[in-house]
Amino acid sequence: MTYPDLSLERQDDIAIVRLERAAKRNALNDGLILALRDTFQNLPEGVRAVVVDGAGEHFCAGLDLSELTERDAGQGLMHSRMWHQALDGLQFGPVPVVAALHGAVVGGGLELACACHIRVADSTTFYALPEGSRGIFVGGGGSVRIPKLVGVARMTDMMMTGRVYKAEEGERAGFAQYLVPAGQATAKAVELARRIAGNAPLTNYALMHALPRIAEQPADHGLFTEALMAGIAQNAPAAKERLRDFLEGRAAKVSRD
Ligand code: 1HE
Repeated sequence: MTYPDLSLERQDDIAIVRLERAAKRNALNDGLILALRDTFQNLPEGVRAVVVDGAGEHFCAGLDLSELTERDAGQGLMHSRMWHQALDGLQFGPVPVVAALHGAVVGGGLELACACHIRVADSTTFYALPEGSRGIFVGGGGSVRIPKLVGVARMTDMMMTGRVYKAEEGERAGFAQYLVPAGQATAKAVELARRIAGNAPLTNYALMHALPRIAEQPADHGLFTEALMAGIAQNAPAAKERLRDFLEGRAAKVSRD
């Protein structure tokens, strides 16, 4: 399946999914959200990690505002639920996703970035939530995901005052885990995706599906879920093989370099 505003490039066991709507700064219209949903539901066989990036000068300008004006309340509710479904499909999909950010990462673009598992930003990146000044609210899961990265106070400030975080302070605040020079975000994200693709699949699965749920549980439930997940993961043949490799001197040591 091909989509006019979304491309998928296969590189061995990883894929690069690119927003291809640069003329509109990769603003997310309904077609693009549905294309993202369908793409993550139907990743090609053998893809073990994905990089999401955006064509042109900006990662993503958020919701396509030209589609917003005609909706009533009920349609607005359903529209938000459509975004939730698409971005949940990415966060809780089959494989880890690394976002490669540059330029504007604003509104729904920030919501998309926050649904990914790791964010790499280049030095041109800036983060904002212009919903506040547009008279609307986040609707793509931002109120759930953004405070988990940067806290409720920062999100409130961004929406109330229109505050923009530049790349460096954005990394310090917790939006991105990696900060790289201009133009290098996709290359760094691909490098990370290759490493991730080399992990035991069940470890990646546990990080995507167990860890965020454990974080939501009361401590005693979380510890019990952790123990279940630990038991299942260590029982996998891939884990036993990797442990043997280390004990027999075939695996890399942890190194500070
Ligand atoms: C758009 C959009 C858009 C650009 N919807 N068309 N998001 C915002 O409030 C951000 C709005 N956009 C911007 O602030 C700027 O466009 C950027 C900082 C991202 C980029 O600036 P620049 O100077 O590179 O581009 P531009 O000239 O502003 O825009 C180029 C074209 O893209 C122009 O269309 P044209 O036909 O006149 O060429 C813009 O109208 C169009 N464009 N952004 C529609 N967002 C699930 S709820 C989520 C709620 C939200 O995301 S609200 C935040 C929306």
